[in-house]
Amino acid sequence: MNQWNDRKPLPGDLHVGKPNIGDRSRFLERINRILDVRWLTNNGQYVVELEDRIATLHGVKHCVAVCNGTVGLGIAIRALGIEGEAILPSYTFIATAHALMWQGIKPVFCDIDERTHNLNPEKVESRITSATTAIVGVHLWGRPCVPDELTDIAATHGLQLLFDAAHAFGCTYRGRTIGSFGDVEVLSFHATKIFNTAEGGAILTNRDDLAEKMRLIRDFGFAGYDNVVHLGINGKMNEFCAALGLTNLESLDRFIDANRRNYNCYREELEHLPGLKLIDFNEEEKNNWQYIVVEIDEKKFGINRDDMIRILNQNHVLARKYFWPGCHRMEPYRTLYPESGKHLPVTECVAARVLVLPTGSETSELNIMKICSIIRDSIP
Ligand code: T4K
Repeated sequence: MNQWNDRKPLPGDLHVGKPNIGDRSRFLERINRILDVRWLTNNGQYVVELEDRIATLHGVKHCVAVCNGTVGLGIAIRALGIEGEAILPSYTFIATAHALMWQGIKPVFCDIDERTHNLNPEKVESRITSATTAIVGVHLWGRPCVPDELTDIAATHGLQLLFDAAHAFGCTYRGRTIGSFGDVEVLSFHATKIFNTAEGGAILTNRDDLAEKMRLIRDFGFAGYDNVVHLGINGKMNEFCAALGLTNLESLDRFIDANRRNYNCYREELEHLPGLKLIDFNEEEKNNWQYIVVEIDEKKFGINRDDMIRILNQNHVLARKYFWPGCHRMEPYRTLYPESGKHLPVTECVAARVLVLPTGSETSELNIMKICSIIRDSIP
């Protein structure tokens, strides 16, 4: 919990982001083994095993495990040689923009589609300049960020295509697993994600050259003892995180089933309320259902999103306004690019309407019914 949140969850609160945790005894067995062999980090056995499993699961040639998704984005950006300007949505977690800015690349915020909350491909074309070198798509809420359209645009204009797939573990687009699109895709395994390693992430690619470069960058640029061949960073995942990952992977189906059950329960309870829309997923694809995202239209619902959050908080339900107010209204972007908002009318509208409700394997149907009755009772 960062210090700027309204309040930290207390015991008994229902809140977003409660971690999914697999079989405890399997995890502790693995921890004991790490302690026995005394190999704690630097490409240990569990990290290598996790990379193999994740590459297979996503149908990609290479998986490079990293210490978190943000560093994964940074390593991918560096390996792709992105410079100048990169186009991305403002409606995303701040890490997507920071990962570019941290490396001196100007984030050019592009508007989204009202229905999908993802980059609007027509708007992407209009934001390309002679300084643009890349597009960074974000599969927000696990819904695919138009991979076909962005692939075409990137090819036409000779741009690199990177996907922030932090939300999309286990999801597909046209039957193909997200993680295998573009030049590179980056996953987050943060504690709050459907699949977590406490902190962690992975970079996925089918390109041998990129994979080799990203492995070097992840390990300070070392290509063997005493031989640094590239500018690098410490982006390594440790064995404890990998042990949690391997354990959680064994329970992934259970986590997804629980999220799906929760989503259906929310839908039954909320779908008839005027002015409230639960975002939907393409049922013909695989989804991870990890975010319960609701849009509130104040005119039809009777109260606005912020009042709804306040009422939920008063009733010990810590819903969140992800990703309000949009990256362009946060620093340093607000000061550097004060005009960005005029290109982002849909972003501004969506960011003011969305609230995210609790789900995950620890959230019961009974609790969901309680949350939904608070929502229904709040309608004036
Ligand atoms: N790209 C996108 C699109 C992302 O969404 C993210 C991360 C990234 C990139 C970067 O990936 P990482 O570098 O993080 O791997 C949280 C997460 O910290 C962040 O990982 C995530 N997105 C984002 C959507 O959510 P906050 O500011 O909401 O964190 P916080 O501390 O307020 O916690 C959220 C909720 O989870 C609270 O209700 C408390 C609960 N929680 C949290 C933790 C850590 C628990 O119950 N247990 C826990 O252990 O950012």
